[in-house]
Amino acid sequence: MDDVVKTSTEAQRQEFYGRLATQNLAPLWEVLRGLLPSEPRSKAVPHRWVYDDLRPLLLESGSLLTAQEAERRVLVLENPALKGMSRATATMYAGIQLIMPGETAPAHRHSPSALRFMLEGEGAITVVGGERTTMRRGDFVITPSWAWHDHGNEGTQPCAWLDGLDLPLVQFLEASFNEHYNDDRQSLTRPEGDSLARFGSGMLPLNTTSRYGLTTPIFNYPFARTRAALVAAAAGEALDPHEAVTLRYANPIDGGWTMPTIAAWMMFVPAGFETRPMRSTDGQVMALAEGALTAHVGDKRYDLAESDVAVAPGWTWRSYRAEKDSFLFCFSDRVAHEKLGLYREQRGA
Ligand code: 1HN
Repeated sequence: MDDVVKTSTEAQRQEFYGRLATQNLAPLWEVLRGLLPSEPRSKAVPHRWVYDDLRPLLLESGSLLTAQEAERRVLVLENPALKGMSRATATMYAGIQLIMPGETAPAHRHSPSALRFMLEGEGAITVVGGERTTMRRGDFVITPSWAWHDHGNEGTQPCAWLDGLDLPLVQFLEASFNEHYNDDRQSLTRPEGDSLARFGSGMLPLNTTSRYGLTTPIFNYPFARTRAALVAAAAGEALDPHEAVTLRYANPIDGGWTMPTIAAWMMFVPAGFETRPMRSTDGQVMALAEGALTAHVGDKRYDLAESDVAVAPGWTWRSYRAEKDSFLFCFSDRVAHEKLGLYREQRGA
């Protein structure tokens, strides 16, 4: 039977592939290995942005153009391996947004979901669906998919925050829509604090219907509450060897993640504690809210100061050591991995 299959020469194969290509056909056997690696190899690489290094450039952008002109005055955090693609990880966009006193970032809405993690300044506000919230350092703020949102700065100092969006994921799915509001600012239809009171007090309205579909109706998770919860939880039982004390931001309606595509959580690593290495399929963006923390990501070591941002690509080993009590904010595409049945993690010794 050996003589049935005659191995062709490379030249014969290339000539065959050429004829296939004219019919929009291609030989799978030439690409199969690349399509099916034995485990994920992220195109993104570990990286860290030092806030004190980018801050002067951010402020320089503030004198170069207005928030109005820019629509959103943001320095995109580009993964060094994904230049020009507006990506921090394979699926997540990240940037640092600046808004100067008195400025407005005009109202618009889009199908990608967005989060803000407040870094600097007092008096920053955002309006989501007719309700405003004041954004204080460490607050985790959400802009649900397709919700109108505009930002302002009512203080006297520049305000800056980390933006996270599922933009690359939504672009991949070719489901990106965008619309401008008919005015710079939305009119306010609810008092400040309404959403947090109704949905974020361990209570819910009778006949709960979510205001934002698959997204949590709470759109500001204040750092003061998050921090207090983490500190109390750390005193309550032994620390997890891999996660120290980690609490995720939750949608009170169903207990799930806060957004349909982006998972977010905060890790508290007490001074002197060192986590054991772990890795997971989701690609993570992290920002240090408070403290001083050494992050090992792949073969990189980052000594993170407050407001520094780092990336741990999917399936890359990571571990942390806290020099001071440290609070690390993280977001990733984990929720999408989980819903699609693709999430995996591995805990090292
Ligand atoms: C956006 O709408 C905001 O609303 C920030 O503040 C960054 C990056 C890409 C696309 C839309 C915002 C964004 C964005």
